[in-house]
Amino acid sequence: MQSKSTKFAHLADCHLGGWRQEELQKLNFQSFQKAIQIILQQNLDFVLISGDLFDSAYPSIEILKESFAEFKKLHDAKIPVYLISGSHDFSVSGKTFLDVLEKAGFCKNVENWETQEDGKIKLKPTFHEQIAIYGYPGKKSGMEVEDLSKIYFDSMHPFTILMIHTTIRDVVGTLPIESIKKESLPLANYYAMGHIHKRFEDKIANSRYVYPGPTYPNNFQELSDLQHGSFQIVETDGANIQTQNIQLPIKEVITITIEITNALEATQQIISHLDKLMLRDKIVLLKLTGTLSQGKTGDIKFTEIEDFIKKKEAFTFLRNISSIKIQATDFQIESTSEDNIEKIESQILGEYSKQNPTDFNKYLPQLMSSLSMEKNEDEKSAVYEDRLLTELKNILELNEVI
Ligand SMILES: [Mn+2]
Repeated sequence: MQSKSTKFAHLADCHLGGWRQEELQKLNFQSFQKAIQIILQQNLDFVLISGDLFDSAYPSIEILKESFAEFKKLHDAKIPVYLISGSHDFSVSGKTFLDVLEKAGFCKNVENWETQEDGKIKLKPTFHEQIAIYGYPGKKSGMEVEDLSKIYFDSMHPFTILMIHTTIRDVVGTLPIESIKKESLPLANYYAMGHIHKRFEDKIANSRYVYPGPTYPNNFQELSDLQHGSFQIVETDGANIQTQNIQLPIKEVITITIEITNALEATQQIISHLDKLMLRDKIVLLKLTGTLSQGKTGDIKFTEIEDFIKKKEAFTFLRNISSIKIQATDFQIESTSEDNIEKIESQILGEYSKQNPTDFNKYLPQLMSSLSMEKNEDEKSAVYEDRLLTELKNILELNEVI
């Protein structure tokens, strides 16, 4: 057993360089900086990063520059960083900027294993004094899940940490993603996990299973659910483990949910609702719900709403209209004299759905309305593309969790 107590930080899912919107990309980085600042102030013994440090395998020069500056601070303070790659910073070629960071001496990638003849995967430890740290990387689309059922360690240590970037069954909920049973993992004292953007902690006997949450939320839903980022501080004397989730509040988030039924009157309805609220310097999340009996989502004047929110000096504005339902209309195939475009569309869709009955058909009306969403004047293509993709993902209920 170690005689002295060890204190370390566990971060995951920093997604540096994430967010298309510049102001949110900046907040994301500032939140990471805040975590590093706390680690330095508390003079922790080491830092774990459980995957998705960067949002992509090839981050921008600007993000790399800023990130290296943060890692240099830890290096100068002699606080080592141990990490694994995640689904986002994973690259099939095996080459990522994590290697550059490692070559510079700023971190140690602890992914180290040997595949045995029987197909089992023997992990090899990296040591921080007497603490053994094992790691297995996350891959795209949960490709590592099968591998994880084959991993093992061949020695016992006074204190063992296993770093993985994978979802365990306890936190998967109804999400359509691959997961593993935590009981099937080799025995460790601390499971430093990442991938699912939630805060989660469980204790079984002497083992702790922790998802610290992302260092900053990564999309609309996460901003609404988590408000801000977080990480974990863990203290152990070898026998006992104490963990604490450190919150990183950085900018206030306000989620406004408004039910609408008439898209033609919705713009005014939304503006008068917003008028009563204090939005100054807040991240404004506007979520629209309801079933439209008049008009379509395209009738809502979002540029007007956005201008209004800007006048109220909000920090930034994001909207989500994926919960809006369009009232199902009865149609008759024989009424071909119809000259209203929407009605013709809905007739064709109805006819198509009858001939090709699948669960997917329910998305068709919303997809049609979403795909007709226009690019705003002087909106950058990338921003428009992002807006459109987010909306499509929402409609298809593909909420980003990775
Ligand atoms: Mn992630």
